[in-house]
Amino acid sequence: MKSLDLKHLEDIRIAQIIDANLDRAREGLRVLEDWARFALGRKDLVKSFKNFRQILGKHHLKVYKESRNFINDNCAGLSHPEQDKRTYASSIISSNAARVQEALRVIEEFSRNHNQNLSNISSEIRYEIYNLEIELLEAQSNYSLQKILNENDLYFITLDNENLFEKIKNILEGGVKIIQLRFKKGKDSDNLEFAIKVRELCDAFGALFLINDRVDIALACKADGVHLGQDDMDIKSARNILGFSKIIGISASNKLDIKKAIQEGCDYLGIGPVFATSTKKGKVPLGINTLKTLTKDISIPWFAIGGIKQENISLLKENNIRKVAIISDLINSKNPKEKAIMIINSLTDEN
Ligand code: TZP
Ligand code: MG
Repeated sequence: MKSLDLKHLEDIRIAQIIDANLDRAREGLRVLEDWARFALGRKDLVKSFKNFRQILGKHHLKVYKESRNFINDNCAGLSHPEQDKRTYASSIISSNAARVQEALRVIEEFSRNHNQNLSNISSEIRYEIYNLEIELLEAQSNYSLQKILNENDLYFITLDNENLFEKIKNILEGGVKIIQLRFKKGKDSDNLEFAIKVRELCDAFGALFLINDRVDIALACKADGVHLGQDDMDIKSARNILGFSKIIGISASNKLDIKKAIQEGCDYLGIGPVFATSTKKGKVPLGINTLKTLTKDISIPWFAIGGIKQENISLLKENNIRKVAIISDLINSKNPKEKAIMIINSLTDEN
């Protein structure tokens, strides 16, 4: 295989194309890497992008760089109107992934006759980028769901109950943006049918919709994710099934379980019971002080749960506990919409 010789015009052109495209690919990779790092905190993705940048850097030979001195590029600086439209992160991700893929394809073609190794590497990385792009976009949709978790302090969990659909609707009308459907009875087929209806309802209100316990039903009804207890499916298996676009919430009531759930990549935690509650009998309440100790270093959203009612929200707030998950106080209320409004008000209230 003959190496490039910058005394020949065609070789200069080929070297210049490879030089420009190595830069282009590495720049695009850096954009993807920074999003994975700063916005998504995904170390696994950061590692892959960094690795690809370094491999391409090592193959950025002197002969390619030197070719820059030979020919003026009359087309430099041309832009496309589509470039101005890249306002949203997902379109920035897609356009930069495409930029990397295109650049790698060009390198693959133009290096084939003089640098087979670079040509093969470019082809391999290009295929990897197709998969990583999907992972980034999936994580991106998880990011917008996480925003709902971050920005809303009242989380409603259902219970098998009369007129449940109507009550969920009322609670959504009251402004609740996080709903978890929790069924402990009934046939799967009936529960799924109901879940699909609640999914549509939550869509109409722009609310996050989660399923308790059942990863399969969450997938089947296109929920935004699942909420799992300590005896349910482990996070890694749930993540494998659901992918990175979905939310996984975990119930935990001790330091070890909290640490493990965070390490394994859960998106939020439900921690309790804070107070005694007839909804979950047989669990010793943590009390406010233990809850505060357990949660002092948590950096993902977490919701206090168990026996929380409108009346004890001010006590929670005095202790800097601002996110709560509630079942009975909402579902047993004569007017769930009003109740939701009042609880949201007391949570947001400055006092
Ligand atoms: N997990 C810990 S306490 C609890 C769950 C599901 C029940 C919360 O229900 P309530 O009626 O708001 O006390
Ligand atoms: Mg469970």
